[in-house]
Amino acid sequence: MASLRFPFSFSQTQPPHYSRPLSSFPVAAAVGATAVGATAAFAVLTSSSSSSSSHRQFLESALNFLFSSDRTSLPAWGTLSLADMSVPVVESKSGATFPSVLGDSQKLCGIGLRRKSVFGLKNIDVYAFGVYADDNDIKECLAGKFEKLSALELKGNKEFTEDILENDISMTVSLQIVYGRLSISSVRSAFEESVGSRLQKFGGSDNKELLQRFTAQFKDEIKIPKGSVINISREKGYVLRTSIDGQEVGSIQSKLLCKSILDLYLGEEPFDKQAKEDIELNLASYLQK
Ligand code: DAO
Ligand code: DAO
Repeated sequence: MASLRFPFSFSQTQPPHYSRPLSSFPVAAAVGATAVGATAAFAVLTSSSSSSSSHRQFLESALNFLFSSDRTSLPAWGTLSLADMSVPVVESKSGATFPSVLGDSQKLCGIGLRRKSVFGLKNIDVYAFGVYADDNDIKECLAGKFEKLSALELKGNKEFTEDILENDISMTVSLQIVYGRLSISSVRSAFEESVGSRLQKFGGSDNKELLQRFTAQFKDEIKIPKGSVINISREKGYVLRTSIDGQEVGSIQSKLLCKSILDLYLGEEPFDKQAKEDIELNLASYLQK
């Protein structure tokens, strides 16, 4: 049943649970979102004192959604004003929680899990991630070019994804460490493999120095136990800034590095395919709003 496969639940004290959205997106998500809208509308209606305008907006769109006959124009999960409500979202496989808005302006577009195969024997869950983007930046950079296309047409549109990777749009990938025995040396070698291969793909072979500058930020003494939160942001002017548990560890200005990091989550071989689809659809929906 749709509601079981899409187990959001809203309440004032507990964050909603977000597991993977449905794979056959437009139709199935619309059905799933009906359940979400219903649950959310109920939770908001029954919470006595919350009458902020964002809650009203949310309620309005949930109700419009529920009673609309035109379900095809309904928003994707992330656009059901979750961000407007500032309700945290839980990645259900790991239990990691992500705020729906980061800073003042970056909205959650999708969440996923980074897994790694060890010696081809088993997969370990390394970290859960949430990808955030500034919707105003997206509009400013891309609305002119893509305004004629609907969000569903834009999802999976290679040019759109490429433009998200290339443009000066503020975005953050927030990683929450799930694996309890992560050492800095294994992190470094994983970067060399994942980020290194992208640097090579997009920039040619001469990028060892850039990768070294990036990994040199992560000193041996840094500890990243389970639950640590690492935020990697592309800021204006293609500055890639990294912080661990709110402490800045460094920044590097490089368009190529920004693109290579975002490609891990949005590129042709993403860590989590379902997350990529959600992220694309939500990014696309920000153009329409
Ligand atoms: O040797 O215990 C092990 C397995 C370690 C896998 C490490 C994967 C690291 C992935 C990058 C993490 C970035 C924070
Ligand atoms: O998952 O393979 C991967 C690479 C993730 C790249 C993100 C960089 C985060 C920096 C973490 C520093 C930890 C000391």
